Amino acid sequence: MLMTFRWYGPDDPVPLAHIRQIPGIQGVVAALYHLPAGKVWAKPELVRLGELIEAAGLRFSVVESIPVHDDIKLGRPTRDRLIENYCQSVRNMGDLGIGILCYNFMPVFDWTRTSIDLRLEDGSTTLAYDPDELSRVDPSRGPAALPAWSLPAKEDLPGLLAAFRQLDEERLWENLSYFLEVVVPVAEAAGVRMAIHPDDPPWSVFGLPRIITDAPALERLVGLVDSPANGVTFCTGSLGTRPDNDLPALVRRLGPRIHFAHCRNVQVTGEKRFFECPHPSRWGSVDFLEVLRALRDVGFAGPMRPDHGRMIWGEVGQPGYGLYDRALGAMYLQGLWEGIDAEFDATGIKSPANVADAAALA
Ligand code: CS2
Ligand code: MN
Repeated sequence: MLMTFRWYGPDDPVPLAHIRQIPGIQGVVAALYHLPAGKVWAKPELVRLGELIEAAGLRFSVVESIPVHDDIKLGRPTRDRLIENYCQSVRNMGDLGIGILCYNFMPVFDWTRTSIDLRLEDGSTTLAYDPDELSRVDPSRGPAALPAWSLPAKEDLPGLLAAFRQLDEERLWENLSYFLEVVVPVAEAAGVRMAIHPDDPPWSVFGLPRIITDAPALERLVGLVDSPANGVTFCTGSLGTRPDNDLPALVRRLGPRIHFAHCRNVQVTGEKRFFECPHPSRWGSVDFLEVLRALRDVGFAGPMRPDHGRMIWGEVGQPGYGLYDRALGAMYLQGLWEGIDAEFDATGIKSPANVADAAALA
C-alpha cells in the first residue's frame, strides 16, 4: 500500500512541505483544478505540477480528478469531441507515468453536504448531511443556496438540472458505458488505470440520478468494459453512509479492480443522514480493521489516502481538507496496516503489497 495525501495545488493552505513531514506519506493526489471540464490537460501543465511535487520530495501518484463534462453524462452530440479531449488528457498523464485516474460520473454536483462546519462535542467541526435540510434547498440558486457542495462553475445550472431530471438511471448507465468503451482502451494503452469514485452521497440528490452507489452498481461498472484499466476508487466514507453496503465483502468482490482507496469514517445517524467523524473505527460506522484486512486479502498494493478530516486545533482551511486531522488519519491507517502486515507475516502470507512497498523504498 502506498500512503498518499491530496493536495489542491499552489493555492492549497496546506503546503507540500508540511505533507512531506507526515511520516509515511510518499505520494500526492492532485489535479489541474483551474481547467474546466472538457479541456485537454496539456503535458506542460502536468509536468509543472509534477515538478512542484517532486521538488518537495514526493511523487505525483494519482490524478483526482479529470472532471467528466456534463454533456458526456447527458449523451449530448458534443460528447464525442469531449471524450476525445478526455482521451488526450489520459494519454498525457500516462506519458508522464501517472498511473491512476480517479473520476466520478455524478450529474452536475460532486460531493454534496448540508453543513461544512457542524460542531462536534469535542469542539472540532465537520461535514454533515441532513436530508430534511437538503429538501429546503433550491439548487438552481447555485452555491449561494448551499455552501456545502463541490460545484464546478456551470454556465446554465437551471438548464442542466432540468436536462438531468429528464434522464433516468438507465440512460446515465448507457452514457457511462459509451464513455468507458472509448476511454478505457486508451487508458490501458497509456498505462493508466481508471478508478471511478462512488457517488457522494450514494443516492439521488435534488432529484438527479446517481448510479455508482452500492455493490451491484460497482459490479455492473467493472463489467461494462472487462479490463483492469476499468476500476474503482474504494471510498469508505461514501459507501459507508449506506448500512446495506458491506464494505469488507465488497472489497473482496471487487478485488484487483480496486486501484485506489479513500479512507474516511462516517457516523450514520439515520436514514440518509450522517456526519464525518474521526478516522478510527470506534468513532463511526466504518470497521477499518475488517476493511483493511479485506484489502490485504485481495493483495491491494495501490495508493491509499485519508479522505476528509475534521477541522481541529483551530485550523482554518478547505472543508474536509485541513492538514491536522488528515495527518492523524494517515498515521492511524498506517498503524492498522502494519498490524495486519504482522498478521500476514505470522501466517506466512506475504502479500505482494509488502514487497512492492519495500522495493519502492529501496
Ligand atoms: C473526494 C471527491 O473530497 C471528496 O469527497 O472524494 O471530491 C472526489 O475527488 C471526486 O468525487 C472524484 O472525482
Ligand atoms: Mn472519497
